Amino acid sequence: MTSTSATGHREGYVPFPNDAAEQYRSAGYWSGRALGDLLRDSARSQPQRPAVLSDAAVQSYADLDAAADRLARGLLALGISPGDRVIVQLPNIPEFATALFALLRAGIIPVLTLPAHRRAEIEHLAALSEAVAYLIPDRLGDFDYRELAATVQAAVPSLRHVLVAGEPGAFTALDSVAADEGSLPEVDPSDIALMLVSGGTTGLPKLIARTHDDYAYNATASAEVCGLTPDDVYLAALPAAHNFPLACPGILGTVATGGAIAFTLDPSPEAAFAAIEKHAVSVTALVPPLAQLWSAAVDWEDADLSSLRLLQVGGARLAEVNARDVEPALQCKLQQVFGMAEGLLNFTRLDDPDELVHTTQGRPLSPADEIRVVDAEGDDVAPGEEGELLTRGPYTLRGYYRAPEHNARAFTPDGYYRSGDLVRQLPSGHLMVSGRIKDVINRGGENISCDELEEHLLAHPAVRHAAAVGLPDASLGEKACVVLVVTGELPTVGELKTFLTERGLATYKLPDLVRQADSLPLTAVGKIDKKALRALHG
Ligand code: OOB
Repeated sequence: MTSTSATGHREGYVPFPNDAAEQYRSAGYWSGRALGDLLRDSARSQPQRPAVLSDAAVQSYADLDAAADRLARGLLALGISPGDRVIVQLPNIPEFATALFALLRAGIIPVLTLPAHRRAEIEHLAALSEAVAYLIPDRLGDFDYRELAATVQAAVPSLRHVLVAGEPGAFTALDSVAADEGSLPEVDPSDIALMLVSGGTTGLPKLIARTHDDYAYNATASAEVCGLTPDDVYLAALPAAHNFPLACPGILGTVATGGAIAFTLDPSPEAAFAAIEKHAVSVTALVPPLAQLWSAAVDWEDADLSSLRLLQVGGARLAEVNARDVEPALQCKLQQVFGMAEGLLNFTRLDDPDELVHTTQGRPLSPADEIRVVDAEGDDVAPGEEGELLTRGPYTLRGYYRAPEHNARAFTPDGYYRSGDLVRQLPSGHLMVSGRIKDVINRGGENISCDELEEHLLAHPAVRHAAAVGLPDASLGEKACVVLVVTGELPTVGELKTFLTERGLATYKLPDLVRQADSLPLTAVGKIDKKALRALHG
């Protein structure tokens, strides 16, 4: 174990201030447990219960626990040290869980990238984190990750190892790494456990270092809000490396509770419904476009979904019309989740009245989450008014990793994270997300909130998906373009204007252009990709 790398990883990390950390510990939010121990505890209390369900086999808690230990020892034996960073780009396969827990137990820091990331993102993240290893699948569909790894390795000199789940080609097979001998380090719970990639829509992705203490709380408190029990089966349908399916409560919350995890590589109704039926899945999480698709698909898919008790939807705003469809279609409880890799999570509660579940994005997870809603000058708005959400708390970062200049803008001097999200807070504490500060169309000096316009468009009977974008215009600066996926005829601009005016929308918010698309471009986790949309339709 080289002590230089064990401390080197802290360079560029912004820790919680001591007084805040003390308070989170003494109030019991931080339990002092390392993430690897969440699995250890469940494996001790219920070794024979299923941990990971797959088509091939059922892996018990004892099996997963032992496999994680073996791989942890093997990774250390390769010369990867505690504190070193490793790029993990594994898809939703059982090896994801083994590799994750192995890295956590070895004190090696996984940098959790998504399968959809490509050279630009991976090279940037590998260089920024000075990663020493890169974990990939052999291939996924048409894409060969070994070719990507060769390119990335040539560009990033710190990358000593490429480990492959599957056929290794010129690299090392992940399953050849496991070792039966060797000791595991003592992991400091206040240390960095893993790094998430920011979902930011501008610029290159940033790294979010999460500690064992803060992330364990994130996962276990989320599990409690969702009423998880050892009888629950969680389906990872969104990419497992994303915060939502990973820890809200996701994989980590399920393991902490002693439930079982199933994975699907394909979140389409056809594949995911089959997984739900086969593994008796009770809980899963989706982004809104998928939730909408699943709600519609019950009409043509005939899988038995009766095991499903809770569908979490988040990542982007779920329009009220779509929220109302979920429960009758899928016959399970809907939970809206408004979260961010940076930390703060909001959930509608299982006993919230329908109205709140359909129209809000939930309220903060923790009593220690501090929320401010501020105007452009940074002053608190009146209760119930719209403003930017600022937050700090026991599981919200105090700064991006190795990004001092950006941090100076993204945080207030007293440590609040500026989310860029526009919200209103109800007296109950529930938040209604009304858009992003930057997701507005500036039409001749008047601001149109894209979210608001999209919500109205979705109420049109022919509109299945809608996205509004600003396109450059010589006289207005920007004009409002709406891109629609429709069933049947595309409404004309005139028809849309009449429809929206009848719904009471102000004239300046009416679209100038309407475009048709077969589908909308999506980001790596499946949210509508506005940047790509502007490029396509601009
Ligand atoms: C989740 O995390 P990220 O980091 O991919 O994206 C965070 C951003 C938020 O700042 C917000 O702009 C948007 O995504 N967002 C929502 C939302 N949930 C996230 N906007 C409206 N309504 C929602 N329900 O997306 C994420 C992380 C953990 C749990 C759930 C989602």
